[in-house]
Amino acid sequence: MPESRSATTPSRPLRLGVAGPVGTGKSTLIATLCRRLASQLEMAVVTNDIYTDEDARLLRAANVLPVERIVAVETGACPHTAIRDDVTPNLLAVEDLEDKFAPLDLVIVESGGDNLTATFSPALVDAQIFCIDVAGGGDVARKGGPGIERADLLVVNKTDLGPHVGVDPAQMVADAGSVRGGLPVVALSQRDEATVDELVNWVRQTLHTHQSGSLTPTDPGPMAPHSHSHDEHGHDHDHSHTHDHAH
Ligand SMILES: Nc1nc2c(ncn2[C@@H]2O[C@H](COP(=O)(O)OP(=O)(O)O)[C@@H](O)[C@H]2O)c(=O)[nH]1
Ligand SMILES: [Mg+2]
Repeated sequence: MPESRSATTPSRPLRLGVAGPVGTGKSTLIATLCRRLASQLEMAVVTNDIYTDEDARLLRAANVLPVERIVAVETGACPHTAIRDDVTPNLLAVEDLEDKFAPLDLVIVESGGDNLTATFSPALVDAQIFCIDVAGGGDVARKGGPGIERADLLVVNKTDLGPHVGVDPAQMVADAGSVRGGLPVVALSQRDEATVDELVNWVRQTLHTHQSGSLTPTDPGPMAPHSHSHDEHGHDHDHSHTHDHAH
């Protein structure tokens, strides 16, 4: 294990996780954050994919950060394992970037997001965004799960698509609010700059809280009880992805 600096040392950058199912817009959201913040903050990004570096390549192509500040961790296993159970490769990647480009203000970690219940361990990130989208269905927010209920910020993304997929984004946000007990929700669309402002403001505020030493990383909790990696006796199982969210 690498010797990790304390998760509460405020002198190091804020480590921000972005999780959520494939296609909900995580890489796009990260590119937008880089575009909006990289002129004021020193930033770097770590992406997680199982066998490819596609997310990293997408972000490099977006030309929002110097390419060497975007690194891919090829997990070789389910990304949900790499962001929660065995975070070592990710921690190494984050710490390497922090050393190479010191002093950084913000390191964003994207999870490969194979699963609706994958969340980051607080050993890896200080705060986390969970991202769902209206195209995934209006009932997703209401059904809950650890990320939806307890991530530091829930993004209900692609609200511009609402009319096209028969989903009312406002209702989805209201449903999310009711399972989150007051934790923040941002309705986001890349086509609506005001919603991007809201996202950017949340990140700035979270960074400020971190820098003042008063951010306490919280754990949204593990995956659903039928977790793929261990049964209740701690035995390893083959991974399968027949389940997509908590029961
Ligand atoms: N209509 C719409 N499409 C979006 C928005 N954000 C992202 N997308 C599209 O959603 C698709 C998946 O985005 P991506 O960021 O790769 O998702 P990821 O798999 O979660 O990283 C891409 O085609 C994006 O252009 C949005 O706000 N509105
Ligand atoms: Mg992506």
